Amino acid sequence: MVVALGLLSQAGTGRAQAVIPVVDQGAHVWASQESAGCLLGGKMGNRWLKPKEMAGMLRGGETYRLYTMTRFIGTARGSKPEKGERASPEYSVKMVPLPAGPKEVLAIGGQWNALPRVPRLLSTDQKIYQAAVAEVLKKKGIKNPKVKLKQVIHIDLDSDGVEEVLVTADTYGEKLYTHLQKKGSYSLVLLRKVIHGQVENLVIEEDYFPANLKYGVPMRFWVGAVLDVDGDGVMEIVLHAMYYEGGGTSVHKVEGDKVTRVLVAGWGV
Ligand SMILES: [Ca+2]
Ligand SMILES: [Ca+2]
Repeated sequence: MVVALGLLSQAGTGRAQAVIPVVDQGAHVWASQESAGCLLGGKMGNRWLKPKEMAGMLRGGETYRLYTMTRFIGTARGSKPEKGERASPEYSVKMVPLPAGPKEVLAIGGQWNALPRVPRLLSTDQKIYQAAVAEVLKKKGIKNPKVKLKQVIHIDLDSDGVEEVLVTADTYGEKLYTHLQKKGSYSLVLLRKVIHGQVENLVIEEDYFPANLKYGVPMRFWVGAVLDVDGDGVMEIVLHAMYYEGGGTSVHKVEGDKVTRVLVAGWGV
């Protein structure tokens, strides 16, 4: 996955205008070419932009900084966004050079360090988080929930010295076909955060099968990266989603007990 944040220089002024195109270039993106990533949108000033608006501002040749979950891996140049066809993303951007190896990469065009604090990937065998997920599932009407944690990530999003925790839980099968999922299956991503001295569990994305079914087909969510996408010092959460014939990526901003999806794009049938 590549989330791309660009700094477009304004001709003649020598000053950079902060623009944040976000491109997902993960192995799960459906695009006509392997090197094409999904433009998620961007940010200009205080305003988050949808893919179409962002695409109109990119001429190609912008420099992006590429990140995995835990590392800065180098820079690349992005192409002018191309309008996608059929199941491809609405707009795709190609990165040159394309990083080999990591399956999930985020490209940020800004010149700041988008990884000011590095997420710690911890063991999923922890009762405290299993209990937290079980509590959420019970509230959703899943009796005797089977808790299967996939990710436990510690990261201080807002640099206040207290770590936040991201927990991903998922019981969907490897193939996300509707008829292979069992009743009570689910996928969800929780943010555990201390708010006014209390630990709160905030659900960022969720999908349940077959009760409370949202999309009609199972949708798997997971954390792809945690990065300061817009350079304000506070880290955003990048989530991936996948269903049996498509997927998407979204960026979420956290303020107090509020989680807001600020960018999103998808692809598929
Ligand atoms: Ca914190
Ligand atoms: Ca930020």
